[in-house]
Amino acid sequence: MDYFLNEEQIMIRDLARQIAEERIVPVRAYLDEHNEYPSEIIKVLAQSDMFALFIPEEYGGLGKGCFELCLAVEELSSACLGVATTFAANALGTYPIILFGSEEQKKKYLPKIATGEKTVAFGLTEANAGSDAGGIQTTAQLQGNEYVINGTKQWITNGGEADIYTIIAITDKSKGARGASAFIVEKGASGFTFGKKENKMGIRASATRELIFDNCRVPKENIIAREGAGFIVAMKTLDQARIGVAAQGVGLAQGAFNEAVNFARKRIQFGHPIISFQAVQHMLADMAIQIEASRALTYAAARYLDSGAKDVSKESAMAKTLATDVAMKVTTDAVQVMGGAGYMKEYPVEKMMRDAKILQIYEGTNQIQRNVIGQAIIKEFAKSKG
Ligand code: COS
Repeated sequence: MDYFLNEEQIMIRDLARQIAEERIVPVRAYLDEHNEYPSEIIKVLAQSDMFALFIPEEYGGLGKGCFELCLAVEELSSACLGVATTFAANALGTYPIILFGSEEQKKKYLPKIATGEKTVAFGLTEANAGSDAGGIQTTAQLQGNEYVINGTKQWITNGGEADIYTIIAITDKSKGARGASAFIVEKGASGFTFGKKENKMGIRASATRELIFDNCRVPKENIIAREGAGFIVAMKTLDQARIGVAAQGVGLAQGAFNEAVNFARKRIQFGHPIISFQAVQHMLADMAIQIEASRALTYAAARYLDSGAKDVSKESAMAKTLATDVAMKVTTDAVQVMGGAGYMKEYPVEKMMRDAKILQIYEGTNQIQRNVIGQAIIKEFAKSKG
């Protein structure tokens, strides 16, 4: 399918593809097995200006849109979702500053994020607040010129590795979700520590840790937007970032599909390559249809956002749901096409199948995405039918 990429977009895609093939593929199994954070690859991505892609030009970035970021994320995901998650979570953590930060905050943080000198994480989830994001219990209280933060964030991608954290905490308990506020907390702030590194089923190259705030003090200028805006900051951030998760799904599915096709061309059974059998061809055909449909919807959602659309929650939830359900299905089918070989660690598809599962869970489960889509449908029809 031709998506009419311009020259610059082709360059971004090809550069990400080259990094994926030359730097990520050779080490992905090692990183997975050793649960190791991809520090060297992060340096390569920084040197290649990948972190600058989504940062506005006036703050040292390349000023590209969600679409260009998706092209890069897709290529990285086709090689290793753990590395792609590390990269994409950096954008997730930065969006609150880009979308809602003050001029001072943007000037202070974005240029260093653009060069990759500083990396970022986003902290919303807590032990008792996953899907029910409004139920967070971490608090931030203004005392003099500082906010004092108390509470624990759980399962935070890039936790412990990142330098900058955008987190959501309650500043007014009586107001529920409307009493939440967003803050920037830097690594090294007093009272800010990390829990142990989680041992995960997949995306094991990415680091996941708790963020522990014990009377953590941050200057009052570190609030993003204003008191009470935290829930909206988080929701608008997720609306945008979920399109990137869709791109992760597309890339991962494509990576697994490529492995399955290459294997099926070479594997001989009953005297013929198994790709000559209709049963295998039909599986591959279904995989190809689903991947292309996911890519088309993901690109459309990204371009819709980049066109200046104000509300993309339905479109991003649709793209995230389709592409990540497809990634789970396609990676599972890739293992099936490859049979016993697919189940072995010598081939990358068993890792891809393990990696795929998180896509249906993080940045809002696919059940929550369907809630978001359902609510949007109700609103649209209420508007149009009066
Ligand atoms: N954009 C702007 N505002 C939004 C919004 C969005 N995408 N989603 C919700 N809001 C607003 C609502 O309009 C509502 O505002 P009012 O209080 O002014 O009416 C407020 O936020 C609360 O929304 P809602 O009543 O829908 O919240 P619920 O408590 O029912 O929670 C959420 C539903 C949105 C939290 C849930 O659908 C969700 O997305 N959960 C997943 C969270 C997530 O992705 N976690 C992963 C963390 S990062 S890996």
